[in-house]
Amino acid sequence: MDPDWLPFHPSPSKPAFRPPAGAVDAHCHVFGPEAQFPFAPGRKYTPCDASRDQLFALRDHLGFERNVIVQATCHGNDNRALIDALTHSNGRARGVASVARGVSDAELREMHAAGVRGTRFNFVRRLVDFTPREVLAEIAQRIAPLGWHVVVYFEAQDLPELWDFFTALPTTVVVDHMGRPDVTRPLDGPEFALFLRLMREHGNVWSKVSCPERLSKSGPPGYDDVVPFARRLVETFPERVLWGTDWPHPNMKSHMPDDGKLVDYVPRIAATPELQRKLLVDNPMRLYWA
Ligand code: 0GY
Repeated sequence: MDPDWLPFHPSPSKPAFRPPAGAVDAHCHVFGPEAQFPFAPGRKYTPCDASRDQLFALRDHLGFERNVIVQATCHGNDNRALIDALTHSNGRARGVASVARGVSDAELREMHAAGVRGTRFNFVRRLVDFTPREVLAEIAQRIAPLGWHVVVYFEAQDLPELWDFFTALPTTVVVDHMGRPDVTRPLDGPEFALFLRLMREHGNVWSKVSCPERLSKSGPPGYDDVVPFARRLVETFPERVLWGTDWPHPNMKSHMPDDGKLVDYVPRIAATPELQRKLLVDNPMRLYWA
């Protein structure tokens, strides 16, 4: 593991907020274990091991029933650790894989059978090398007939340049972490307005309202500066938002969040039981288990 790597919290607190029955942690990862599932040669970071059994124990501890496991960039396009986790979840996990242009139909069908329902396109430069848009567009065409969606991860300042590509995608498009807004800028300023416009004008675009710990400048425990941004999305687009812990929190450098406290953030961004049920149960179930 990298010398400055922060391992996940060893003993997260029990959240005060009790998630509704059937709640889904819709953004989390597994790392390795490296001895069994080596990290990709071209990776940009080397994390600690974070196994499926540790993930499932956390799920139970936090009061969740299901996980959506997102392929992390440290595993590149080698989805074996992800598939292993899905096939050992008793149907309680779905996945988002990373696939290359050359993926075969048989491989896609196998992944689908294991529980994969999406592929991830990453535009964050510190995490991945550039992939030409036409390659990604071709992959999107390949996965669309399976009913999969595309998860996109990018920084807010890159949205103008990515807009045409995103809005031409033929699938549901799920944006990671609210498109990473700079939360020191005004909630009603032009940057976040552009993201709201993307969702308003394109009914196939969803957003994860996860990762306050990554976006916050005010920091834990409350991540108060991120709350208004997430709340705005949850209240404006209650049917198209998802939430996840982001365990085991890759590349956190400032601090390692207590996952129990992250769960306690949910009622601050989804204030009513109805909004909480949509965010944690109805929306992820529709997208991943329907
Ligand atoms: C996240 C965020 C990050 C990393 C990855 O796949 C990844 O490596 O997603 C990050 O470093 O911001 O969603 O987990």
